Amino acid sequence: MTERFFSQQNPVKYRKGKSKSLSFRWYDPDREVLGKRMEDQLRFAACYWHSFVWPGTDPFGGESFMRPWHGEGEEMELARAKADVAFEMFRLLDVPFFTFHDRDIAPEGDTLAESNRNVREIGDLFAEKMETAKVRLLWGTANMFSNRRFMAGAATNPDPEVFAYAAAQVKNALELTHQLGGSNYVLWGGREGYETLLNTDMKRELNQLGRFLTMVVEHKNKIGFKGTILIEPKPKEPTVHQYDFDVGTIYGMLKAFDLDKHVKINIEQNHAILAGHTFEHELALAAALGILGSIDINRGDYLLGWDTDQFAMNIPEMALACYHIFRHGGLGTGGFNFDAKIRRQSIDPDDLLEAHVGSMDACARGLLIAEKIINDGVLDGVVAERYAGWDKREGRAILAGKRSLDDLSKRVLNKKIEPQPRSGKQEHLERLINSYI
Ligand code: XLS
Ligand code: NI
Ligand code: NI
Repeated sequence: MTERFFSQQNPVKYRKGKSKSLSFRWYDPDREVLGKRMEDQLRFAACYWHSFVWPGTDPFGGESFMRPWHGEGEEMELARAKADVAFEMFRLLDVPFFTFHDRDIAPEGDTLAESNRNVREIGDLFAEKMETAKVRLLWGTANMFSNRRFMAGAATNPDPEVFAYAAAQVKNALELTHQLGGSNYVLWGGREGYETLLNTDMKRELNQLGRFLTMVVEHKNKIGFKGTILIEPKPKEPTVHQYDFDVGTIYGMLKAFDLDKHVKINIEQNHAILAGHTFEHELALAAALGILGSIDINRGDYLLGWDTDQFAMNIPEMALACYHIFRHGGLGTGGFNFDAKIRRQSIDPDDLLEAHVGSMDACARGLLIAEKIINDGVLDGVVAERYAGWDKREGRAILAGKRSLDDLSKRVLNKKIEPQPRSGKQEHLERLINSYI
């Protein structure tokens, strides 16, 4: 492929005020926000799969994008052509990171050995490109859900040979992630769940999953990979029930397998919604539990009940998400990964740029709003006042285990304590937050 894929030639830049050309209005990489450059706070990543692998299919129709690398040709040649366009997009967006699955970047061979070779060959091409490119690897992962061998799960498969195959695949993907200097490694258990309980031994499957995760952590330590291992929750789809349902469920699992100090969570907006939560709920819970690792930024459609993975464009939503992410210091090794796809009708190559630029701007604007809310301490004061009793002598003694039911009963009865209800001030706070947006 010698022709240009995108019509844009130079990296998209931040431009103050309105501009007719494609530019960032809010995302200003060098601007300092909450003590760091904006680029270093948000740590944007573009993903390989939705932008370069998905051809625009949906359950009712086939390919709509007709990408050149999806046409006829020698498979590895096409994979290299795809990599050229991917790195061109990373350059044009000036994103600091990218993400991929092993199967996104190279064709699957007849044997795992051949598949692994293909993956490593493209991995070497990435390494070469990364010598001169700005982009770094936010995370790598293995696709253990597309091939039919994984239809009954990978780690949770009833057949230990499938477990072994998945382990061999993860070893290769983790080692490539390490070679490319990845900041994290992600596990998303696409088919780690069940279709029907009639054929499922749940206890076994959960134990298998725990063993698999432990093996990944052991191998990470063995090869000296310093990045973070992340699990990405999703409640269902393609399974009826996925074991990595949501943040709370994963936390319980990590505790049960003694992994809570070794694994963090990659939260996806759309998956939170599918679990019946808000994105903020999942962020706040992970932060409270100390396991907030990274985010897959996208959005669902509130009228469609599936993972539509649209580009996040809703500024008030982003502001509150950023509030929860940044009030305690941000994401560490994580980042904002655009696990997002353009719509099936967005068939122009430049639609990919428009989508990323628009969403990077929405995130940046959300961050700037969150910065003000955090710096003004708008919510902190009200929340602190609401819980003030717990910081006094009696509240502290209760939590420190120095009071029994007997003690509390005596005190309440003797002193004739009658707690007085107080306003939760919800509308007051909603009004205040709106004044920042
Ligand atoms: C699918 C997931 C997937 C993970 C990576 O719904 O979001 O894309 O992020 O395997
Ligand atoms: Ni995701
Ligand atoms: Ni998803």
